[in-house]
Amino acid sequence: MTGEPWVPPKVWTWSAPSGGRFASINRPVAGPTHDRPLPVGRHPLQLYSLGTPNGIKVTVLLEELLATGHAGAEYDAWRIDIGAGGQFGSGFVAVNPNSKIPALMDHSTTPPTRVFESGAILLYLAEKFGAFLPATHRARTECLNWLFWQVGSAPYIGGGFGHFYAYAPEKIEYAINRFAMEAKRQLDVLDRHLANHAYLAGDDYTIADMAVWPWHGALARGEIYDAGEFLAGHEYRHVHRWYDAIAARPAVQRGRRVNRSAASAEGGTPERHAAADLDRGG
Ligand SMILES: N[C@@H](CCC(=O)N[C@@H](CS)C(=O)NCC(=O)O)C(=O)O
Repeated sequence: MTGEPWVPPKVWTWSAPSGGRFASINRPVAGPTHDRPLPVGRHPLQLYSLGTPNGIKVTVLLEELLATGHAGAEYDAWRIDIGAGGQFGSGFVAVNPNSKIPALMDHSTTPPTRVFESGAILLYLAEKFGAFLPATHRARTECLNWLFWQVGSAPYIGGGFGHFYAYAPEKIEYAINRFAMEAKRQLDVLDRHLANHAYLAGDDYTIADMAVWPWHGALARGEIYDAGEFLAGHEYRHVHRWYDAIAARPAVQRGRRVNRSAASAEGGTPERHAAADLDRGG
C-alpha cells in the first residue's frame, strides 16, 4: 500500500464504488431497484440462477433426481445476470429478499413455495423427493453437518480468499495471507475426512457432496480463482479422488452446464426448459 494509512470515519457512508470486479453491483441497502416480474415456464419447479458454484449445486441435484426417475423434478432454469443487476428486480426479490442466486419457486404446492439459500434449496428438494439425504438419524445428521459446514465456510473462500486473490483492485498481502491460510485449513479438514470416507456423509453420495464439490473441489483443482498452484491444491489427494468420482457422474456433467454462458469451457446451456436443451449440448 502507498500513502497515508486510511483512518475510518466515525460513521461509514457510501461515497464511491470500492473498485474491483463486482463492485458496481454492491450496495449497502436491500430491496428491489426496478420493476421486473420473473418469467414462469411450464414445469412445477422454476429456478432462477446462474452457473456459479452456488448455482451448480442445485442444477446438479435436479439432474440427479431426474436421472434416478423423479419426473416431478422437471424444471425451468432461468438465467439471472447478476453483473447486470438481475437479482435486484422486483420479481427476484420477492423470491429471495437477499438478492442472490439461486432462488426457487415450487408451483406444485398451493400456494407456491419460495425457497432461497442454496443449502435450504438442496434440503427442500431432497426432502420433497426423498433422495440424496440419508434416512437414518445418524447418517442424516452427518450429511447436514457437512451441508451446513459448506454454507458457513464458503464465504471465507469466495468473499475472503477469492475476492482478495482474484478480484480486489490491489493485492493486499495481509488479506491474501489471512484467507489463503483459511482456505488451506478448510481443504485440509476435507482431505482428512475423505481419507477415511468415500463421501462426506459416509458410503453414499448426498446433497452434502453436491454442495461442497463446486467450491472446495473446484478450488483444489484450480478451477476457481485460478489458484490451484498458489494453494498447492494437488496436495489434497483425497479431495481429488472424491472430486473425480463426482465429476464422472453424467448428472453432474449435465448440471454443471446449466445457466452458464454458451461460450464457457463446459459448453454452457444458458437456459434449460427441457432435457433436450442439455442433450443438444448447447
Ligand atoms: N449464501 C448464499 C450465497 C449465494 C451467493 O452468494 N450468490 C452469488 C452468486 S454465487 C450472487 O447472487 N451474488 C450477487 C450479489 O451479491 O449481488 C447461498 O448459498 O445461496
